[in-house]
Amino acid sequence: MSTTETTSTWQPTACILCSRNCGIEVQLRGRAMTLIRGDKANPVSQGYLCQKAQRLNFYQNHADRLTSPLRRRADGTFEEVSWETAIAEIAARLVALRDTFGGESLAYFGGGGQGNHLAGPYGKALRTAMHTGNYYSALAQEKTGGFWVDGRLYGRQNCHATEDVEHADVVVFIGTNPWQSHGIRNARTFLREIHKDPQRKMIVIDPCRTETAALADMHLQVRPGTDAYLLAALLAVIVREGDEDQEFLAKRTTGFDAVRAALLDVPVEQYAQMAGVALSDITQAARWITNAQSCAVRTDLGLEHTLNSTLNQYLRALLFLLTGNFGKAGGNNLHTALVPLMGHSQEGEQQKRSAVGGFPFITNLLPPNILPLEIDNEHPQRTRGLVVDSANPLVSMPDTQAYRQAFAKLDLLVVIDVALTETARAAHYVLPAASQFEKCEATFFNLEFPANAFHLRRALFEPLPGTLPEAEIYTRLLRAMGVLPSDFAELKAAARQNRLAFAQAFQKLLKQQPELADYAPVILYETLGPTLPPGLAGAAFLWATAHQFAAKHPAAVRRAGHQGEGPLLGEALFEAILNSPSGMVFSVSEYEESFAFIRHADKRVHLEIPEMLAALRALSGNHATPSDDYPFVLMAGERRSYNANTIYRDPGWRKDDKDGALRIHPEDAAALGLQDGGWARCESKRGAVVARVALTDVMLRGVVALPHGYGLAHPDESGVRQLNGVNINELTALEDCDPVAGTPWHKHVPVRVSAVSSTA
Ligand SMILES: Nc1nc2c(c(=O)[nH]1)N[C@H]1C(S)=C(S)[C@@H](COP(=O)(O)OP(=O)(O)OC[C@H]3O[C@@H](n4cnc5c(=O)[nH]c(N)nc54)[C@H](O)[C@@H]3O)O[C@H]1N2
Ligand SMILES: Nc1nc2c(c(=O)[nH]1)N[C@H]1C(S)=C(S)[C@@H](COP(=O)(O)OP(=O)(O)OC[C@H]3O[C@@H](n4cnc5c(=O)[nH]c(N)nc54)[C@H](O)[C@@H]3O)O[C@H]1N2
Ligand code: SF4
Ligand SMILES: [Mo]
Repeated sequence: MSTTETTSTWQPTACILCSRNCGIEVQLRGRAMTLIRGDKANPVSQGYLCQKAQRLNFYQNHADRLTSPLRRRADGTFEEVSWETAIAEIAARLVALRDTFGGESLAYFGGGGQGNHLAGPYGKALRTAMHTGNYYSALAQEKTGGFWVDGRLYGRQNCHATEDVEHADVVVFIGTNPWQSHGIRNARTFLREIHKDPQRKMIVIDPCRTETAALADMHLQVRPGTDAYLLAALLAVIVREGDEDQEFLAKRTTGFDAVRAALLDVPVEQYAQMAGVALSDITQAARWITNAQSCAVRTDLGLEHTLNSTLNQYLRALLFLLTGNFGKAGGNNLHTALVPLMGHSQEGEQQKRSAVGGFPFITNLLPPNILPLEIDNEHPQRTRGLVVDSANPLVSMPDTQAYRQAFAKLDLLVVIDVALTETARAAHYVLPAASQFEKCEATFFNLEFPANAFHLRRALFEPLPGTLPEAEIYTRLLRAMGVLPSDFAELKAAARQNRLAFAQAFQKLLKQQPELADYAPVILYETLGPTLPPGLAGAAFLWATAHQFAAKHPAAVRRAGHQGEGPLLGEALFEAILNSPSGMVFSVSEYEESFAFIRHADKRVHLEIPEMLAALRALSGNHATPSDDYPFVLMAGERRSYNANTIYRDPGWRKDDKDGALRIHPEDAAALGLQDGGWARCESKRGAVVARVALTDVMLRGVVALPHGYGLAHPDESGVRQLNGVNINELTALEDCDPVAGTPWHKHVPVRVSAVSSTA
């Protein structure tokens, strides 16, 4: 397309800035996205979008887009190399490390941000070729504690209970601000509606009076880091009054007696006080919840990125389970997944652990908090080679200093990204990916119930010259590593014939060589891919996915409107995925199926988790209070109107909060001599930053907040890199994390704050 040509048609795709992936329609001029609006045809978002999506051209076009593979020279600068050279050299070095030190010496980080998950299965194939299971991702710095709990409750760590807020009489939001972060469908519309509805209630548990809290019927302004106390007190009030759902507990669960005994020991008044919430409010909240027809509980980072992270998530699950709000409309429900976002790690004797520190895997993932420790040591099995795809750990993961130091010790760091990020600048090789609007893409955030949707997006543009889609990058790497035994000529011929012939040939191949199953995404890309509509080759693995899903959940697929018997249902599902550029519903479940999705043989929820009950009993007295040295609690990583992880690198996209201000209560500011719009130094045990100050009484006294996603260096008009705002992970420390899941305590960083006259 020429640079001046304007398309007057609206083209469907999706916003890539958060897990909602709202459907959008875009008008283009040349390679620019000029107009953006919500796509009414998207079955989930139905035309909704928020202010962040309007600026997507800042992601698509900016000064740091990569256009050539880069290789680091001895002096630290980069030289451009051809794709052939980069792939051959990286493959040779990966194979050499693998064969010299074993697959354990290699690791993989990333595998998809907020909009791009199609590379995930290819990344898995690469890990197979690297002979490693070492897989780190952002998911393992937020959700793995909850997944571990789910594993015990429901039998598998990938049994995920989503919240049916739209049908709930009472909605409880704990540690989440959906007005800004979304996380639920069409959040602002939903929040306005429930706010106006006198029949329904919203309870928000958050130390800040967030936009969401301001719309709530009840705001429990919990002291940071004390949710475990608050939730324990809330649950204790429910069981003390005998208000648990006894019929549900008897019929659907095991282990309630042990839970009840632990809850009856909770010193309710003391815990309410520690949480800073009036007992009368807790009792009122308990009544609202137990008297409601239905109650859905939604939580996020405020509960995960803080003290007692895994215990918090156990208690939040008990809240909907003890009150019988599971497996029903308006409650929490287990759901289907077309491409599961996470796996399951066995516990007990088969527990897999990291090579150096022995940290257990959860959902086949390791937490980013341990990665620098796995690299930076003299252990024979230390991590020596790392492939990073679509993540920027040198900014977004805890303890930037420790990360920087550890990455400098790697024998090989390969980064696959669209932009020359902080992490890319530390790499030995950088591979430029086509952007999410230059290839087909999808996310695996399909967490809806009862109707669950999937959106395979088509490319809006040709790949930027010099870039390649990940499917092609991984396929070339695997070919160069020599792990693919042939060119699959027979399969290619069968694919050209028809899908049925292909299915037979593919099954025959996997029967003869079952070890190739791990490389299936790449094989399908090479063989079936070329027969798919133009631009969709990277989605070829979804053919196998669709067949597997339809075979497992035929009734749910039919309820979603797809027809056919046996393999024809799988074909129909795959065709619908390919031919729904605005997204499609792939399954419709019935509420009762939540119980069928439980993986324990007895199909009951196993409420008793001994480690968690022990943690609950050990709670009293372990609450870290601010010290004289560091009297403030910093919430390091707030979602605001103008941050979106590190996806937008060009600060020009921000309409306000351009420096990412430190938010502080006016009385705290006055005591410190801080001015609105002035500057403050914020110092933790790990480091110090200087940030812009914003006064607001939505903050509790003694608590300050900084947004994440700042501290990126971007070239200005003359090409000089300028730092925009502060990188909050200069303040965080590896060791400050949950003992079970390794998830960081970002919302609870002890700091001291002082006035300074400028950023200097
Ligand atoms: N202190 C603190 N730290 C935090 C947080 C916090 O609240 N506080 N939040 C945490 C959370 S919840 C998360 S999810 C993480 C997010 O942190 P990361 O996992 O690092 O993810 P992103 O910031 O989304 O970065 C995505 C990267 O993908 C690249 N990218 C975009 N499109 C493509 C593509 O098509 N292909 C490829 N290969 N790359 C692409 C972008 O350029 C960017 O470098 O940050 C975490 N870090
Ligand atoms: N605008 C915007 N939206 C985003 C993103 C973004 O970067 N920008 N990132 C996306 C990603 S990757 C994620 S994971 C989600 C995260 O979404 P959220 O978790 O909703 O976002 P946060 O603002 O990090 O934290 C939520 C709330 O936790 C509260 N909180 C802090 N400490 C505590 C505590 O001790 N207890 C309780 N109960 N609450 C506490 C904070 O005051 C805050 O209001 O957002 C997604 N959406
Ligand atoms: S809620 Fe906003 S940021 Fe999230 S996908 Fe929708 S438009 Fe994008
Ligand atoms: Mo996240």
